[in-house]
Amino acid sequence: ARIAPGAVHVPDWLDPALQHRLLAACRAWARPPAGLRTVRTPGGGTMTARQVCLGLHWYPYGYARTAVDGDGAPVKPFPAWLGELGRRAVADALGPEAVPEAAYDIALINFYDADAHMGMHRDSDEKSDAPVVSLSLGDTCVFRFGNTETRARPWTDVELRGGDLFVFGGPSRFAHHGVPRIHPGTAPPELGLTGRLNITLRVSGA
Ligand code: MD5
Ligand code: FE
Repeated sequence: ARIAPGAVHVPDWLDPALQHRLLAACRAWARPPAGLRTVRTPGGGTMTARQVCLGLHWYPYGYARTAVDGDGAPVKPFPAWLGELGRRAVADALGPEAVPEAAYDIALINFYDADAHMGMHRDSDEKSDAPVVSLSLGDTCVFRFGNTETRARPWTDVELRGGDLFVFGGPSRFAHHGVPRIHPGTAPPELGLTGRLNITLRVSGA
């Protein structure tokens, strides 16, 4: 379904085998070194969703090809198969003409437990307007898709379920968005995931 120009939600895009493959990969990426971490916010707080980066690290804000906080280890590489998945996602959601020339080279993976959320923000650290690919696993969430100008209304709330694809391109690439709520216990039981995982694929433009 098209939520706004360039913003397309494709429910149930990931088949069960691919969901299992992505979850197994996320579990490996989450392990130290450079594994799952708590992100500090400028106000001195911490984000409730915990995060892993591949390709470039987002520390403390904006991308730097350096080390992660905590253990200081270099960020894990971004695998080619994940980039191929991103190109296929964009072609399916927006059409082949929307697939970027540049390769996908960053993944940002967020893990949400039952109480986690993400406040309204824009993703403006990439130096590229290539579409962002979002893949969801596990619990259903409320995803809030806002507008480019302000963090306030108007916005549209969409339920994202495990297996869903969302692509944010064109005029929706720099819209404000957030995850106000997780619906605990809604993950498909056969996957074996408690909570929600979201994998975003991005072109750094670096
Ligand atoms: C999530 N993650 O569900 C979301 C999915 C993040 C983040 O927001 O920054 O890690 S990505 C949603 C997204 C990306 C780019 C543009 C827009 C939404 N948008 O225009 O709404 O954990
Ligand atoms: Fe974001």
